[in-house]
Amino acid sequence: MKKRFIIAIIQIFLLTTVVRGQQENLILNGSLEDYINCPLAPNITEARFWSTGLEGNDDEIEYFHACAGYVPVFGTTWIQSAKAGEAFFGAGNSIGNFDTSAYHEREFATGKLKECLKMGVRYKLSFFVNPPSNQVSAWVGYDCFEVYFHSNPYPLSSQNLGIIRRFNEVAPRVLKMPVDAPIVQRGVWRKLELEFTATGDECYFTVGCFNWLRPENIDTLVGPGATGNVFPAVYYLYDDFVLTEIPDDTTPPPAPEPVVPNVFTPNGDGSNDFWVIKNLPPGTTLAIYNRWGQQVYFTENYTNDWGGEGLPGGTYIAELIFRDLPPKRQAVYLKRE
Ligand SMILES: [Ca+2]
Repeated sequence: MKKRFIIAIIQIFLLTTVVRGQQENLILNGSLEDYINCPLAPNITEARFWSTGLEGNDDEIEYFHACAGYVPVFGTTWIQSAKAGEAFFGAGNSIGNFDTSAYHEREFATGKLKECLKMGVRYKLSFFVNPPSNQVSAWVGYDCFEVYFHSNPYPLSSQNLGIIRRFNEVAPRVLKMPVDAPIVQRGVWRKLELEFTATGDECYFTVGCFNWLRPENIDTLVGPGATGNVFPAVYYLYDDFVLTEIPDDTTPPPAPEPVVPNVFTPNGDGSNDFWVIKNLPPGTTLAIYNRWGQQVYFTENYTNDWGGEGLPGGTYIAELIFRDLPPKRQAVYLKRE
């Protein structure tokens, strides 16, 4: 019995390990490696399954791949390693009042899921961000890394204040990646990760900062080494998006062991008149033999209703064959007086 128990524990452990190891990434081209054309002019539309989150603004997000030698942006030269593989994308946002700022950039990247998420199921999302290792003079970091899951490829129609309002409307469904402080350390990929429960209509997701109407919700920090006038904008590289289903660990509790009594008293007094097995599993076969080995009772689905009908008092042998437990053979004393 002990050995069986230990083997069962090992089997459960192996099974759990295998299941956990097999969780597939539900984000198509999550590491941005797969491209349609080598992005000589950086453009997210060259990354398979990716697009800008703003319809009609397909040139807003830069896409970098080693095949093009990581074409730099903003006229600067910087060398940047991908977090995973050889490709990543970069997206910027301007900070400050949208109406008065000279920098109206609102950049969002939209990715596609391999399959729409299942309602009520828990998922884990992670990706990496990184201020480029050699940016233009003075940049600001922020903590606003958000993800909006949606059912259609373009959640946003154009880049204007109306869009920001629409973002605000969908804001309750936007997930904010937990970040302890604005990210300003350049050249170091930071992993962002959260778990959430799907509502069931998530087939695409859009990454960006949706919080511009509520700047009090955004923490900013001027990056180290910034010189001159601080450019009121942020720019981050993104890579290695992984979305996996979280395995349901709630395995059903083991069924309680059947308790097989060795005596019963079918004398018609209404007490203990039937041979009752506590925790009797359904579909249990019962055979009763007398002392000479003759079968005196048999059923393929015992329901605790054997009362020893027509049999004299004495000792009998009960043979129980369970569906999922080892068979059991034991003596049962039928007491008549
Ligand atoms: Ca990559």
